[in-house]
Amino acid sequence: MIRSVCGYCGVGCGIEFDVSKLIGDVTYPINEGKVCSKGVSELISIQTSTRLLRPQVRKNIEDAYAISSWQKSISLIGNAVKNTDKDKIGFYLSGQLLTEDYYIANKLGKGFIGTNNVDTNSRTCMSSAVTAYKKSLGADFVPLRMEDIFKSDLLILAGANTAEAHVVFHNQIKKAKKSGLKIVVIDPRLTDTAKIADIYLPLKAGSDIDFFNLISKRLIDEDLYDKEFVEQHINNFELLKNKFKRVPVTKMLKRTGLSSEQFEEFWQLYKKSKNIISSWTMGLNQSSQGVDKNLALINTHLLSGKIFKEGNGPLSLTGQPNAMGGREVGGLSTVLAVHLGFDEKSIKKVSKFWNTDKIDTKVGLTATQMFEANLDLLIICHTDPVYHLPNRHKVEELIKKIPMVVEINAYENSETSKFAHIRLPASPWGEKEGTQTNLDRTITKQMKLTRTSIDCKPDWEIFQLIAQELGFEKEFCFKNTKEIFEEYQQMTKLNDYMDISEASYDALSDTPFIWGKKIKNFLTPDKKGNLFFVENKLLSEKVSLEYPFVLLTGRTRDQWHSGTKTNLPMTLLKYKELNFCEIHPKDAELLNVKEGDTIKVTSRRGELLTKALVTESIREKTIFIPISNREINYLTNDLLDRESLQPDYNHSAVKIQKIE
Ligand SMILES: Nc1nc2c(c(=O)[nH]1)N[C@H]1C(S)=C(S)[C@@H](COP(=O)(O)OP(=O)(O)OC[C@H]3O[C@@H](n4cnc5c(=O)[nH]c(N)nc54)[C@H](O)[C@@H]3O)O[C@H]1N2
Ligand SMILES: Nc1nc2c(c(=O)[nH]1)N[C@H]1C(S)=C(S)[C@@H](COP(=O)(O)OP(=O)(O)OC[C@H]3O[C@@H](n4cnc5c(=O)[nH]c(N)nc54)[C@H](O)[C@@H]3O)O[C@H]1N2
Ligand code: SF4
Ligand SMILES: [Mo]
Repeated sequence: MIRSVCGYCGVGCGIEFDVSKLIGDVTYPINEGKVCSKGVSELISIQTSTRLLRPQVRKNIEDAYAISSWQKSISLIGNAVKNTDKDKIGFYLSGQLLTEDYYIANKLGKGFIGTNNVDTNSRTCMSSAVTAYKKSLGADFVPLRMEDIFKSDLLILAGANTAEAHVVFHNQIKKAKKSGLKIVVIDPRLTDTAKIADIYLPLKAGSDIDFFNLISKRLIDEDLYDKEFVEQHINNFELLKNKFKRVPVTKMLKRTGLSSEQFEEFWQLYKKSKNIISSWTMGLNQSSQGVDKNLALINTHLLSGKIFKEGNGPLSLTGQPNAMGGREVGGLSTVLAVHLGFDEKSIKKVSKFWNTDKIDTKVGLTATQMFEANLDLLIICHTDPVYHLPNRHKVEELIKKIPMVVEINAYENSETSKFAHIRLPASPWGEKEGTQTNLDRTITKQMKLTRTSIDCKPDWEIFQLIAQELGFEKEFCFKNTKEIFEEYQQMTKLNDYMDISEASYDALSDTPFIWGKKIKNFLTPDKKGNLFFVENKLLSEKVSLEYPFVLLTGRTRDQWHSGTKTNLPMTLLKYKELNFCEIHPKDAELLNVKEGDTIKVTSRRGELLTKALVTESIREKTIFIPISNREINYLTNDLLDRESLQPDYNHSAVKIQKIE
């Protein structure tokens, strides 16, 4: 029996592999033996015929790929690096990479090639939360753990559909509910998560800042904030208090689309709850005001003092299995390594640790910026930006201009592969080993369960081959993931609060390591939390007479994003219909659309065909299309949050036509 961990979502369930089948690990505290349909079918995805098994190369994207050798492919990449300016090189990584993969790619890019253009798809996912945590708490630090729900009285889920996106955590929520936890769900859709709520608030998309500001205002006005805590531990209270004197309460409530009765019912529950956790995911992060939405939510915890105490706090639910590990290593272009930035002192520390003088002082390009920067070489690993970035027609035009696109993928049917020149076959989950950090700082180890397919290599090894080709043999001579993890452990000592040197690589699959367990205070220089006054500036794309609907996009339980690992012929039969668009019966009636009708959804940027699913679960004038529809981003707008540069995927204006 081998103990490993699921490689899909940020919950990070323990899994046991026995002879040839996978089951949940009953001794693992997070999932207590439970796994969802994705976790249990990890092995099926390794066996699909769409695996990428050989390096492939072509000169032009119109040509067919020809099978190549590792040596030839790596030498082509090495030459491209040598023959271009370092600022013209980009690495596009993924929150699904293991910590060791991330470490090698980051060390190579930022440390030795000398470009900080190393970013990750976490930009599209968690960067609003990262920025807000840093601003308010002083570091990208999740100040509580999932198990806290068992010590809490109220869980607020805002823009998070745990029933489909964090399935096993959702089971735990249901269990906690049985012992008294109250649940409030805030979402424009009556999701499966909303169905278990004590109070469901069908808020209008994009109005979360108004909602959380209303809470903060009431805490202050009714003298319910924690005075002692605020006085001792919080900055900017007077400023916030003064600003809140003048906010237009009625207008704010109106913007949320909620009635005052709905808000009052919620407020009564909120007021009497001693311990409160607020959780959020893409409904807040993916917005042109994603950071401000996060700050508005965190403000409520700073005011009420419900933070750094059991059963309390702002719990961001990270999506990907190792988005946290990536953030810790330094996978975002706005971070150098181990949560250190590009200030002189940090660069000095990191340069000394890596023994390099190549680190650039300027912040790197972010995910979307890399496409706009006329790069000469873009290396994309474990993610599919042509599929996942907003305004896809524009992305396709931009990627076509990059002379060399390298894609490292374990499967051959990504959308990005249509635009790559070189593709390199990676070993997927089950064929490799390494560590990941789940959404609440638990470091675990994925184990190798089966032999590596011929010609596939773990992602870290591919980056190491490129490093060696460039002459950095001495700095990149790791024999296995254990050696990489141990170097990374030493590096975490450069940043006091991040030190994970106590963890033992060998023990990790039996005993997960939780970092930052002792942190019970703010990590700002003055050790105080920061309040920020934020307002709903209505920056998302506006609906109009021509485009009257707001398009929401999101997950379905059994599919993983583009579906290379889950949308497989052998598993399809069991799963629900994927080609659907939720629309309210009143809107459907006006358009003469019936359940199952083919409809064309058009935005200012593109269109797609799908089938109507007529349901009262969605607000009027709002529609929902799942992201497993690979064409989704032809529709979405490319507005970004100005600080986090995370896209506003959730709020595009669209129109609908029935196709006869
Ligand atoms: N099955 C499955 N699970 C996954 C994934 C997957 O692909 N498949 N992906 C993983 C990843 S990477 C991520 S990031 C997470 C995402 O996890 P979630 O964010 O929980 O998943 P989404 O379906 O994107 O849900 C976002 C919810 O926000 C709501 N929403 C949209 N706009 C607003 C708004 O303005 N305000 C509020 N309050 N709500 C709004 C939507 O209706 C939707 O229900 O899931 C992870 N888990
Ligand atoms: N409209 C809209 N767009 C969105 C979102 C949304 O909610 N709405 N969500 C955004 C978010 S939160 C996210 S996280 C992104 C996700 O978007 P992506 O990261 O593009 O989605 P995936 O399908 O998970 O892509 C992972 C890729 O890695 C490959 N792969 C699998 N295993 C391995 C391996 O071991 N090694 C390597 N090298 N490759 C491997 C898979 O085949 C797949 O091509 O989408 C973003 N885009
Ligand atoms: S809940 Fe997440 S980590 Fe757990 S089995 Fe499902 S996909 Fe895997
Ligand atoms: Mo994500």
